Amino acid sequence: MNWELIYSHAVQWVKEAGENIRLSFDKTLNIQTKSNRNDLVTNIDKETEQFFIDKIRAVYPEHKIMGEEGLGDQLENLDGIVWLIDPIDGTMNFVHQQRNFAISLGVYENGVGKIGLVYDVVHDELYHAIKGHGAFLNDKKIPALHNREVKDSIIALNATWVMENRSIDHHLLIPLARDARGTRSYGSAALELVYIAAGRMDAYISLRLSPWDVAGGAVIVEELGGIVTNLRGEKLDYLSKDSLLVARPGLHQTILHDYLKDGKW
Ligand code: 2AM
Ligand code: CA
Repeated sequence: MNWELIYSHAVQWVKEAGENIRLSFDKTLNIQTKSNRNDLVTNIDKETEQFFIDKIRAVYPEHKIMGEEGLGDQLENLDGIVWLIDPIDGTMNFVHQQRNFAISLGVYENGVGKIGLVYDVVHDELYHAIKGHGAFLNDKKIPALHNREVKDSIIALNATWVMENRSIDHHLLIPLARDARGTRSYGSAALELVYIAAGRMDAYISLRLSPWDVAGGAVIVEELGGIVTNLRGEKLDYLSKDSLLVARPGLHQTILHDYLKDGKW
């Protein structure tokens, strides 16, 4: 498989899609809701996903596509080469803030991440990696990740989850939030993943994400030695929704063992 070629196409298409999104800021958005009134989708989410599908189908008709807006294939497995696409990750931010959103794209072979791209459209920052060839922010190589103690760490988590009981006993998250140097929440899983890759934050916890939210950023984080699992410490299957714990090596083990009771809750 010529991963370099697939990668160069992916970079080209992501940049082009980003330019189209930037141009859309001057136009009126068509905003709709999906599962609830805070689950937003716009015409730009759909147009961007369709843009990728048209490009991929034209050059790689044998590849499969899993996109957030459902315009790609309905997949029951990740056999072969699959593109996992979130045309706009952080749609609420896109609509309300016109920043803090990203295009996220992962290319997987038989369920293994080979290419990861996360494009912060507004800041023109492209985070990218081919498995085994290093990770980059634009042209700059990102250094490998090393352990950091919780007390020296910035941990990304959503404040409402610390207060409410959802899929995890929320009492588990309170000591972690208290012991960390600080907490943050940006509202885009893809960006939160690459912020860990770039060393701007140290761990990220989410209770429920979809494969396309995580697929691109996970390749980048793992290329740098970061660990990506669900909150029970299990690998993700990239076919179903799951929780997420992403962190520097060492710190991931500490959070899982000392705070999340090795998933025994
Ligand atoms: P989205 O903007 O592509 O929907 C916000 O905390 C993060 O969670 C974003 O990455 C957002 O992706 C994702 N997200 C929001 N609602 C979600 C849901 N119901 N299921 C899975 N992921 C969701
Ligand atoms: Ca999205």
